[in-house]
Amino acid sequence: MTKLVTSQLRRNLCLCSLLTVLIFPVSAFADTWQLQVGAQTGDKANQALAFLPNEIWIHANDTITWSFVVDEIHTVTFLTPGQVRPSRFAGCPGATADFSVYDGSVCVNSGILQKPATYSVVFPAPGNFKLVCLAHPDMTATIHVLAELTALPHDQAFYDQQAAAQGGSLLSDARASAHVHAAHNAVIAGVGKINGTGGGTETVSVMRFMDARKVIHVGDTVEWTTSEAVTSHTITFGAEPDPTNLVPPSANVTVDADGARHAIISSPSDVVHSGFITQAPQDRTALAQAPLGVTRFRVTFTQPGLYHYVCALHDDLGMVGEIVVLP
Ligand SMILES: [Cu+2]
Repeated sequence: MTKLVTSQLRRNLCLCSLLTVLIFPVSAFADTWQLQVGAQTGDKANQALAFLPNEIWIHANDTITWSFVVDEIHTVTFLTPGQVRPSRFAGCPGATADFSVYDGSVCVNSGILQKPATYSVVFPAPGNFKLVCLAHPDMTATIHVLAELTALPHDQAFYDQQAAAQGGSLLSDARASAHVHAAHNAVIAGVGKINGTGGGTETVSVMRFMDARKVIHVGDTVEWTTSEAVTSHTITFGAEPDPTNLVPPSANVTVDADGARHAIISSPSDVVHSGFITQAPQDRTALAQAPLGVTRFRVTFTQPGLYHYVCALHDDLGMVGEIVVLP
């Protein structure tokens, strides 16, 4: 009797397992996926401005948790289709709560975050959704939300491996261009590149002034030039402007005939702000082309002294320098 019950039980169990496999070829329960925002070197100089990885396939009702692991600021933002891209300060408008729901109909935004922080989004409906960072143009990702019970191509271990490999590859690109020597009295203000993947674009930046310390004489002019593809920098002497108003130059900055901005500094207490030194954005067919970018800033020093300057966007990452002006 016991034997019969056991064998019957076994048969039922087998049948049951078989049915489970047939009916639920993949997990029928909502999963939470872990992705990473950004990667950096120990000195914070090299920043991968990227969602790592920037493409993922999940099921409807799954959640993705993004971990912010770097000192540079980022946002996790899902705009609605065709929505005009807002500033990082404006947001959706504003930020939306952790574990917000995104199905394409309402904007979701983490707000400006840096390490250590996480932000989670729930995806209830199938679709292909674009993720952007409002702090960094060309930092995009694609979320593929498939119907429940559809087979998924990759597991969490795959995405962990991709995050490490892509972050490492971007940072080693940065390391290769970590120091660019310019001519006498010339400073390179940041180096950066754009990279493409199946999920979108990502960029990597060296957040440093190269040959940041210059020794010059009264009457000399120092020229800062960007070698960045995307990321903006500033050259700022004295008190920094309001962080929400860093784009325009200070009123004492003029424009040279070749389009470079120019200031004259006569005291270490002078306040001079270059405004954003940046490339023009990439053009899109059928839209008005962008004007030329402002890629150079010049300062003429008329008095001896020690002049400290910073990038008002990236001084927290160590992007600072000084000019020694001898008589
Ligand atoms: Cu900067």
